[in-house]
Formats: sequence, C-alpha cells, structure tokens
Amino acid sequence: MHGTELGINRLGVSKGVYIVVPTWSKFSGILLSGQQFLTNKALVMGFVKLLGVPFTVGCRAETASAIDQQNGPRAIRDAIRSLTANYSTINSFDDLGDVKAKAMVEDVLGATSKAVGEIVSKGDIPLILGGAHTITLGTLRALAEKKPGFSLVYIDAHPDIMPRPHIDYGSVIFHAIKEELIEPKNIAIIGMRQVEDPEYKIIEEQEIFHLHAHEVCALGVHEVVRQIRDRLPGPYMVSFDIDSVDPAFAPGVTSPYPCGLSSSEAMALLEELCKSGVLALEVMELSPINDYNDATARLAASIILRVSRLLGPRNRAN
Ligand SMILES: [Mn+2]
Repeated sequence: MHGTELGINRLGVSKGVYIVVPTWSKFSGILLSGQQFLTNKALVMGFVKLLGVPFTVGCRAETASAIDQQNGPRAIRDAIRSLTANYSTINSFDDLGDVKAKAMVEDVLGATSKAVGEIVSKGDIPLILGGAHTITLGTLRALAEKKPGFSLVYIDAHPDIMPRPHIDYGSVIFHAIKEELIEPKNIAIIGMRQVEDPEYKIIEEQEIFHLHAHEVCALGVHEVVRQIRDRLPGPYMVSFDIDSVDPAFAPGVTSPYPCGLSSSEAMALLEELCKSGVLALEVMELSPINDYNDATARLAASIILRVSRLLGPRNRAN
C-alpha cells in the first residue's frame, strides 16, 4: 500500500504541472494539472509523522535564558511555512498536531509515549517537536516497549545524565538508564560541552560513547557517523537538541553555550544518521523568546524539511 502511494506520488510529481497549497493535514491537498485532486496522505513521499509536544515540564529555574519551549512547535511550523511559501515543494510528512496533556511531567510523558507508540506500531516514523528535553523519556518508553533493540544518538550540548531522583530536562538520560529503557553501551552523546562533574563520572564509568562538539568539528561528520555505526547497532533513535548547535547559529535556546556545531555540521550529521536507519527523530528545546530573527526556528525547519525527505521507504529502519 505504501509502495503504491509512493508510485502515485512520483508519477504525479514527474508528469504533473502542479500547484502546491499548504500541506498542513487539516486542509491540504494538491491540485494536479489534470484537475485531479489527491489527498495529502496519498501524495506524501515518506511516512514521517510530525508530532508537537509543547511543554516545558521538568525545566529548572537556573537556566541562562527565559523558558518558553512550549512555543517551540508553533515556531517551527511557522518557519516551515515561511521557508516553503511560494516554492514548488511537497512536504514529506503529515502533521498530526500537538500532544494534549496536563502540564505535569508524568501526564506529558504518558501522552507522548502513547502517541509515539501508535505511530511506530503502524511502521511510521515519529518526528517529535519539543518542548523541553524531559519529553524524550516518553519517546524512549514507547520505543523500548514497541521497538526494543534500538540505539540512542543524543545530540546535545548537555548529556542530561545528572543523577537526580526527579525527572527533569537535565536528568532524562539518567532516568532512561535507570528505567532500563536503554543500555549505556547503546547510547552516543554527540556535541556535548556543558557537562557537570557527576555526568562525566557516569559517562566514564559506564563507558558511554561521547564526542564534544569541537571533536565533531575536528573529526568531520562522516567519520563521526562511521564511529557511531561501528559502536552502536541500528536502528537509531535520534534526539537533536538545537542547543548542540553554536549559539552564533542557534541563539533561541535556554542554555546557550559556545563552541557548538555549525548549522551545516548539524544538517550533515542528521542527514547521515537518517541514511543509517532511523526509528524516531526529535528536534527539541527551541525557545522562540530567546531567538533572533527566527534564525533558530528556521534552522530547525530547514533540517526537518531536508531529513524528512530522507526518511522515505529506502531508509526506513523497520
Ligand atoms: Mn541541551
């Protein structure tokens, strides 16, 4: 069925002179030259399902900048619309809208886990828009239940592995290990640089594969992905915190820290990972109130537009 849909799509695109109207699922459609009207679902190239999780649950008050990651999904959607307006492009995803939950940690994690579980159970790929990084625990709970045997590539300025008893955006990986959702040997932390001493201790004791952002720059993205693939079995759950990117490119975060990835390194890294078989992808921690001219939202949007094209049938992990 999916193959047929893809066939329809490619035929339509290659033969049709088409007019693209906004592809947001509620009102989208594409008018082909032969007056043929097909639904967005029939025309999407991939099986990527956008899912917004607009919550700041588990954020801590000591962050450098204002907290408003609840506005991240909306800003990313606005940026996608802005970057694609008046261009003849078809988005390679369906937008399922936002997860609904009370703004409390376990409610948000439960709702996220349920929504992600439903997507992966159908063989589709969730592309989650955060929201605070706390939310990743919900994604991991769903994947551990429905698709065990994956590895986690955590791209972040922060390892988020602080051994704290409560679940927050700085302890989410600690809790993922504690809940046995993933083994330390199946985690890679890439782009880190603002690391607390107890976190270095855990990373070293558990021999978690990690690369600082400047090491990614020195090695080159292709070598980094080669090392990830050598050490960690696929498929991959990729969690991308936009603060892994240098604040010069991505100021719209709550914890900006210098010496990060360039925007092109982030794009290349995610592109190579998506070619390696991805089960789920997250774009987290955009904080629009700290952004400058929507630069960070546009970076997130451009990455989503690019990688969602790669997550089609050829590169599907399952
Ligand atoms: Mn971070």
